[in-house]
Parts: sequence; structure tokens; C-alpha cells
Amino acid sequence: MAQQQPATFGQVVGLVNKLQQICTQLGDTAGNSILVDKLSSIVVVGGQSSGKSSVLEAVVGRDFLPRGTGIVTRRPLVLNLVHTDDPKAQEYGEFMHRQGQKIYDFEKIRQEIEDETERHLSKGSKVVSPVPIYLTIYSPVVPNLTLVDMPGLTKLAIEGQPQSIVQDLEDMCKQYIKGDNAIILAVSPANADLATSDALRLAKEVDPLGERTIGVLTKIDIMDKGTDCREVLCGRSLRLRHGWVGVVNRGQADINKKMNMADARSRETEFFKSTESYRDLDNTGTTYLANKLSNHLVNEITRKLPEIQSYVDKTIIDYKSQLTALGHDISGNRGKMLHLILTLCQKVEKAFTRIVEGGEGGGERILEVFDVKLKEAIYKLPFDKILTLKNVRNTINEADGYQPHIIAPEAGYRRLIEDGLSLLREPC
Ligand SMILES: Nc1nc2c(ncn2[C@@H]2O[C@H](COP(=O)(O)OP(=O)(O)O)[C@@H](O)[C@H]2O)c(=O)[nH]1
Ligand SMILES: [Mg+2]
Repeated sequence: MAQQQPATFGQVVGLVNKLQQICTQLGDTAGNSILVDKLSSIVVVGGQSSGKSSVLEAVVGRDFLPRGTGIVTRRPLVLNLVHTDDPKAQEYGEFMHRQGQKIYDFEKIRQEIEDETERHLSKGSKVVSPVPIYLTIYSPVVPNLTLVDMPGLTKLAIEGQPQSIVQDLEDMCKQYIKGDNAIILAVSPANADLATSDALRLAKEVDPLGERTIGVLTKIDIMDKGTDCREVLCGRSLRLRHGWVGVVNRGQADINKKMNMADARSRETEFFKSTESYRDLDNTGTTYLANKLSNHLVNEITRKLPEIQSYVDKTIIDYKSQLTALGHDISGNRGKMLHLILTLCQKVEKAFTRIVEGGEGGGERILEVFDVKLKEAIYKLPFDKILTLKNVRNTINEADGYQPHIIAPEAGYRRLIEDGLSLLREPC
């Protein structure tokens, strides 16, 4: 599991975590939040098999997503990365549908994503579903961040797929990228015409100014011989405000051979270094992409800082006025605290007595209760039923039996008194 993590994610880790700590202390939690909800999430969109899952994995630096040809990702995967403080802590994943079960083996995580997709989809006739799978990964090397892996867009329903699938997939993707806080990674394969890229079309629809879209070109290694994507990467054939990044992920053969991520990285670096058309470009490689994303996140957060600052200021003012309303400090010393409490109790008692005796401010009602109502109620109690000669005799006989009593039949008397007292409980 000791694979390399893009260095600058550390910067985001620090910043985001500090801010989140502050906001948690201020009671800023999801749903009622200026920060937690606004912290960016990264959503990967693109055509089927364009390499979305591969890109996401490369950014996180871990192998755990199902990849392959056809629709492999068939439900959105909402991936929560949670930073753990202990640098030696073991990484693990936890699914929302399996809460409490920590999975340490990332191969098992991938298997569970596949199984859970299958379980959900086999219930209906659907090929894809908008119902997301929630996975949280706890690790000391990730920032607190949300990433979303989407099923790929298709142009045509193939044999066995319902006609609605094309529209379903598009609607689903839009739902995830329309929010202002989503950074869109628009993935297009370099070996297909960009003009047909679904990723770009969709991104443009929800983010026409390109303020939060980053273009990613995959599969540069398997472009037709004699062609390259230099023009795109240089921003000459299609300009994007945040530019393009070219990456080379593992091909199917590499996946079958179980090539690990570190090897894939070094091969990628080697590829861009050794290819004439890309040698001098700096916007290539997964590391570059991860850095770019992390810078983008830092910028986003910086942009939101004034809002966060005024939120913090306002909260401080609120708390200060609450504190003033609560009064002076109370000494931490137990003896002094006890003294204070007793003094307060005495004050309450004195005030109560004054009101009752003076008959002022509600006192007259208390007087009425004690002097009139309680008296009346007590007079009405059916003591005579308890105290008939017959009842007294029976009760005493039952309670004392053959016991010889020196002065009085004690148990019997007690029972009679208890019966009388229980009558008194209600009016009192
Ligand atoms: N050669 C090569 N193959 C890639 C690259 N990116 C993805 N693939 C392969 O393309 C297929 C689809 O990838 P996947 O990540 O599942 O795409 P998704 O459907 O968009 O999530 C897999 O077999 C990957 O191995 C790349 O940069 N180069
Ligand atoms: Mg996928």
C-alpha cells in the first residue's frame, strides 16, 4: 500500500483540515454550513471507457475502482476521502451500505463496488442507475475531499439496453456537475475526435465560462501512428480557461498483468519524456494533474476566505453576546461554587416567601391554593370510609392477627395511616 502520493496534495490536506477544524468548532456542519457544503468536490465525466475511473484512481494514488471496457462504472461512486491524523495509521475504506465494516484490502473494496452495483441493478431491468454508492476512504495521505466517479456517457443504446439510457446517463451526470462547487474533470480520449467529446459538451452546458472545468486527455499512448495531440495540449485547437492535461494510464493489458501504480507512473513519465511532440510540454502526466487539482482547490478556498472570515467574525460576536447575557465568570473552586449555589438558592427562597406572604405578583393565587382550595379538597376526602368501626376492626385483625400487642396494634395503625395519607396525595 506504500504507493506514492502526489506531493502537493499535502498542501491541500493542511489547509482544508485546518479550516474544517475551525468550522466544526463553530458548529459548521453539513446541511447548515458555509464551508463543509461549499468545499469543492471533483466530478469526473466523459464518454464510456474514456478512462474516467483510471484518472480518478491516478489522482488519489490508489487502485480500487473497477475499470475496463463497456459500461464498467454503472452507478455513481461518491468517494469521500477523509484525512486521518496519525501518519502511521492503516488506510481503510468503509461503505455506507456496510457501516462499521472496515475494509483494509483495496482489492476487496473494488470487488464490493462491483458486487453492490450488481445487487442493486439485478433488482430491476436497468443497466445503469443514478443511485450512488458511497465509499469513504480513511487515510493519512489524502485531503478531506469528495470525488465522484460517474458512469460514462453513450451515444447509442446497444443491444439489451433500454432506449432511455442515453438521456438517463446525461441527466445523471448533469445533476452532479451543475453545483457551483463541483470541479469538472472532463475526460476525453486522445484517440477520438475532440469535436465528438461528450465530456466537453456537457461541461460547456453547465459551466459555459469554463470557470471550473479542467480538460483531461487520456490514451495518448495509443493514438494512431503519425498523429499527436500537441495542438490540443497547447490550447490551440480548443481553448479551455483552465487548460488541458495529458495523461497515460494503464491499458487493459497492464491491468490484466496487475501493473502497480508506481510502475504506471514511471512509465507515463518516460513516455512523455521520450516522445518528441510532448517533451517540452509541462502540462502532462498524472503528477501534474494532481498538482493542478490541488492548486485549483487551494485557489477555490482562498476565493471563499472572505466569506469564511465574515462567518467566523459574526459567530464570535454572537457567542460574545450570549456570554454577556449569561453573566460573570464562576470560580472554578468547588467550595466557592457551592457557596454561590447556596446563596442563589437562599435568594430564591426569600423571594418566594416574600411573594407568598405579601400576596403580591401571583402570591394571592398561591395563598388561595393553600388557604381555600387545599382546605376544601381535604374536607371532601372520604376519611370516614376508612375510619368506620368495621373497617378499623378488619384492618387491625388482618394486619396484626394473633400477635399480642403491648400498647397498641401497631401494624394495623400503620396501615390505616398509610391509607389516609394516600388519599391526601392527590389534592396536595
Ligand atoms: N492505453 C491506455 N489505456 C487506457 C488509458 N486510460 C484508460 N485506459 C483503458 O481504457 C479502458 C477504460 O478505462 P476506464 O478507466 O474503466 O474508463 P471509464 O469507463 O471512463 O471509467 C480500460 O481498459 C483502461 O485500461 C490510457 O491512458 N492508455
Ligand atoms: Mg469507470
